[in-house]
Amino acid sequence: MLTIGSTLLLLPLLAGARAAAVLPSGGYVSKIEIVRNPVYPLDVVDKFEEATMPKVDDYMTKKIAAGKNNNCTLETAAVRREWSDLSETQRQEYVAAIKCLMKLPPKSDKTRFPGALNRYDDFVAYHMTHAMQLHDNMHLFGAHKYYVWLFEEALRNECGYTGYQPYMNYDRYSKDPFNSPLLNGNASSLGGNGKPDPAYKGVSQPGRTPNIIASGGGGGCVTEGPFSDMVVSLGPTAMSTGANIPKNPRSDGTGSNPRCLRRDVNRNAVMGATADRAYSLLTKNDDIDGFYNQLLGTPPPRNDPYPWGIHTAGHYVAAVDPGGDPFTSPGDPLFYFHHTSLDRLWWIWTMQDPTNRLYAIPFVNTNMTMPMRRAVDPHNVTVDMEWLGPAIKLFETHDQLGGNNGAFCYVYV
Ligand SMILES: *[C@@H]1O[C@H](CO)[C@@H](O)[C@H](O)[C@H]1NC(C)=O
Ligand SMILES: *[C@@H]1O[C@H](CO)[C@@H](O)[C@H](O)[C@H]1NC(C)=O
Ligand SMILES: *[C@@H]1O[C@H](CO)[C@@H](O)[C@H](O)[C@H]1NC(C)=O
Ligand SMILES: *[C@@H]1O[C@H](CO)[C@@H](O)[C@H](O)[C@H]1NC(C)=O
Ligand SMILES: [Cu+2]
Repeated sequence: MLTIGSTLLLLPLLAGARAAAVLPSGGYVSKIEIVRNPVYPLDVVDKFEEATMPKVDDYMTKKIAAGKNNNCTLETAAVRREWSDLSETQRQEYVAAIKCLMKLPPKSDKTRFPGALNRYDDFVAYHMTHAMQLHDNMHLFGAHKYYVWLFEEALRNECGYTGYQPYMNYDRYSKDPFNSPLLNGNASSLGGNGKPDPAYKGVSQPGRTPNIIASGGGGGCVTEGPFSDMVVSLGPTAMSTGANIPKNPRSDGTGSNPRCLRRDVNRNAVMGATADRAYSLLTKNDDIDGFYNQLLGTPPPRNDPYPWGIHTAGHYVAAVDPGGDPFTSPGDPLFYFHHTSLDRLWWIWTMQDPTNRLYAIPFVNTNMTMPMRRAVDPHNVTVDMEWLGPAIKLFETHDQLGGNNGAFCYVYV
């Protein structure tokens, strides 16, 4: 017999169980398989995303009628899901695929990157040498979309991963990141916190009040979970945030510098990316400049204990070394969860008004936190991924439902 208590106990066991497409309010029937972890009720952004799906459907119907969908349809689109919405088995399959990439030989130039020890490091090597370009106004959204997609392709094609890149819904982990399915350090998490390091103070935030994302108490080597044995090699660079990190033999950080993965699971950071903040980002900005600036936290929000902006907040959910270094940040697998999450927010925002928003490029940065290339015509910009993948036009990176000649075909749930 099921009592209320035992039903509640069963809920976590159902986490990630396959569920039939639910009929959301409004009567729209989803063409996507919706799987939800019942531990987490839908937040305001999840509901906004659900309410956006009829618009996405309408956008696709028009594109199909115009013959411009490159064979991509909602029925055939891949679905990227939130980490906790995956089953335990799927989470472990993802972790195993990352570990597989870390065992495959690198393809990048060994002379240029003696510190790139494996295929996983190839992606770090690209980001560290293209960081200024990847984060300018032209590339922050589209080039990162392409970069994460290439990473997902490597997991699938080179390591036999059968799923897609998960994202993290920061809000789910904002109250208690330490005990979350993402960071609790068990076998189906992305590993745990770093050991306490009193020399690690946090991440300085000049111009903001408070002006530091104060340490959450970690900062040292990760000792629990799948990445406790990870060998970090590239970096650090001069931008590193960690304490006591051995110096790289090369001044640009590209040399081999084997060391542990360092983390600081940080509630002060993740609180800057709660659902109410993401909802405000999505609904209070009609143009891309506003969206870009609010995402970056410029100008700095006032009277806010966590005034980082979602981009910065998400980067420092647990990042120390290499995750806290803007150049080598993809060296912590959490990077991909964060940028996938930003990609999801950007997509939800563009789909409110695809005609005006999908190819919009920001041109005003309130406080120059990111480099700008104002004079360049975005139509002429090419994103060259060098050893990671073919060069494509910037605008080919924008549309996840048919862009890149149909190679991009995915949605978020
Ligand atoms: C779409 O699919 C058809 C049939 O499989 C194929 O011939 C065509 O090349 C595809 N088009 C694109 C843009 O992928
Ligand atoms: C890992 O932690 C999650 C979240 O607390 C829990 O649901 C799951 O059963 C744990 N899995 C393992 C393999 O310990
Ligand atoms: C930009 O940042 C500086 C400090 O870094 C601050 O003094 C200034 O007020 C900021 N400007 C705006 C418009 O927010
Ligand atoms: C973009 O490329 C076209 C064709 O190559 C050229 O005519 C145009 O001047 C370029 N625009 C800019 C701003 O570079
Ligand atoms: Cu980046």
